[in-house]
Amino acid sequence: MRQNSSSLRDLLPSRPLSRRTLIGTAVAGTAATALLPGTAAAAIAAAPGSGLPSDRTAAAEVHAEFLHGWRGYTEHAWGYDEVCPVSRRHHDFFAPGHTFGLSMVEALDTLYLMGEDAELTRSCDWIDAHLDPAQNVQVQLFEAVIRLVGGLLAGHLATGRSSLLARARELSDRLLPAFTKSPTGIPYTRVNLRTGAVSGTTVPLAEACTNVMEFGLLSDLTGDPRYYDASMRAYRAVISRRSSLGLLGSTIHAETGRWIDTTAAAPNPPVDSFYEYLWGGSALLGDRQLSTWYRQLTAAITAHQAVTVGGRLWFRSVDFRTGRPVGGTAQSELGSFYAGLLAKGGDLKRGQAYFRTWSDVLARHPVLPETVDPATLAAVDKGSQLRPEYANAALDLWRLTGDAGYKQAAYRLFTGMRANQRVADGYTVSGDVTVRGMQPGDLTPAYWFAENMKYQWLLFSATPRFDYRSGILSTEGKVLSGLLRR
Ligand code: DMJ
Repeated sequence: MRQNSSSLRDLLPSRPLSRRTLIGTAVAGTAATALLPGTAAAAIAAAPGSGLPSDRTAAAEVHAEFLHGWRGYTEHAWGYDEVCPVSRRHHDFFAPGHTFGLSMVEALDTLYLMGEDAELTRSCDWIDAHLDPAQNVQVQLFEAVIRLVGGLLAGHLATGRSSLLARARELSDRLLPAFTKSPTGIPYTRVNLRTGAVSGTTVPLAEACTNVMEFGLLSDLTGDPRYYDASMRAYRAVISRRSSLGLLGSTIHAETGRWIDTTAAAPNPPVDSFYEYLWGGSALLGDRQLSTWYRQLTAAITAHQAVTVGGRLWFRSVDFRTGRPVGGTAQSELGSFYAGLLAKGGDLKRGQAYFRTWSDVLARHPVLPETVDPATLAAVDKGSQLRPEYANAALDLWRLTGDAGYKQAAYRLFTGMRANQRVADGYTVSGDVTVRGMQPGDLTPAYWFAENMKYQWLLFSATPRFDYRSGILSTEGKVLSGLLRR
C-alpha cells in the first residue's frame, strides 16, 4: 500500500535517543529535504489571493501576533489557565477553581524559539513558585500529559532548568495511578492528583496512548523506566485487540479490554493522535516496536478507509471487523494533521494528496470550520476553535519537501485568522466561520500559544534555536527533541 520509496526505517535513529542526543547539534535553519531523498515535491494548489511576503516579513507578522495574544493573556489572565480576550476574564481549563497556569506552561518553548527570553524567565519563575501538581482535583490524563507534562519537559529542554523536570516528574507520578490501577494497562481517563482516585472506563484510543512521547522522554531524562513502561503496556493492550483486518475501534473499556465503539475512525477524533504517537514515539525514542505497529496499522487504514470523494482523498469510518462503512460522513478539521503524519511515515504522495484535500476546504472559507462534508466541502459544524492541525501538516510537509507552497498555505490560514479572529485583547474562537464577522467567542485556547503560532514561526523564522533537520514535536506542538541552545 505504501506509495513512497522511503520507509519509516530510514527516518529512525538506529538506537534509542539518550539525554545527550536529544538536544542535537545539527545545522539549524536547514529544511528537512534530506529526510526523503529524491521525492518530487508535487506542488500544492496555490490558494488565490494568498500572496506570500518574504520570510522575514511573515516571521515579523507572526511574532507580532503572538505578542498580541500573549499580552492579552498576561494582562487579563496571568497565573490562570486561559484568557477570555473579549470579557477580559480567565478560564480554568481542567476544573473550576483550579489553575495550572496552562497558557504559560504551553508557551514555554514557543517563547524560547521566538527569543522572548525575559517572558520565558518570568513564566518559569511563576511555575516554580505557584504550579501545584498535588491539587485535590480530577484531571483528564490525556490533556495533563500532552499540555502540562509535555510543556514542562519542553521548557526544561529550552532552559536547562531542573525545577521544570522535577515538576514534570512529580506531576507524572501523580498521573501514573491511571495506568497502574487498571487491570488491562489501558489507563482510566481521569485521575485525582492528590488522592490517586481514578475514574473513566470508556477510553478513546487517543486518550489511551497519547503519552508515549512525553513518558518515554521522561524515562530517558530521569532513568526511571516506569513512565515509558506504562505507555508501552497501554499500547500493547490496545493493539493486541485489533481485528483480523488489522483495524482498531474507537473506544475501549479500561477494565475489561472490551471494545465499546467498534468504529475505525482514523484519522478523526477520538483516535487521531493514537497513530501520531506511534510514529512520534518511534522517531523520538528509536523504538522499533512502535514503528512496526505504525506501518501495520497505517497499511490497514489505507486499505480499508481511504476513499476518493469528488476527486479528493478522504478517510471514511468503517466497522473495524467487517470494513463496512458506518456512521456519518462529516470529517473533522482535527484530522488534517494526518497529511503530515502520512508523509513523515513515508507515504509522501498520500500525505500531499490529503493536504490538497484540506487546502480545497480552506479555499472555501477564511479559516477551517470544525467539521466538513467531504462531498461538498461545506461546513457541518461551522464553528472554529482556532485549530492548529492544518498549519502543523504544512510545517511537516515543508520540512520534508522544501516546497514553498506549504508556506503559502499556512500563511493563508494565518491571514484568515488575523482578519477574522483577532480582537483587542488577543485571538478568539468563533461561532460560525461562514458568516461575516464569524460570531466571536471568548477564548484563546492555550494550544494557540503552543501550536498555531509555533508552527507559523518555524515556517518563516529560520530560527537558529531549532534543528530543522531532525527536531521532533509532540501532538501539542512541544519540541521534545531539537531545541538548540543559542
Ligand atoms: C491539541 O490539544 C492537540 O493538537 C491535540 O492532539 C488535539 N488537538 C488540539 C488542538 O486542536
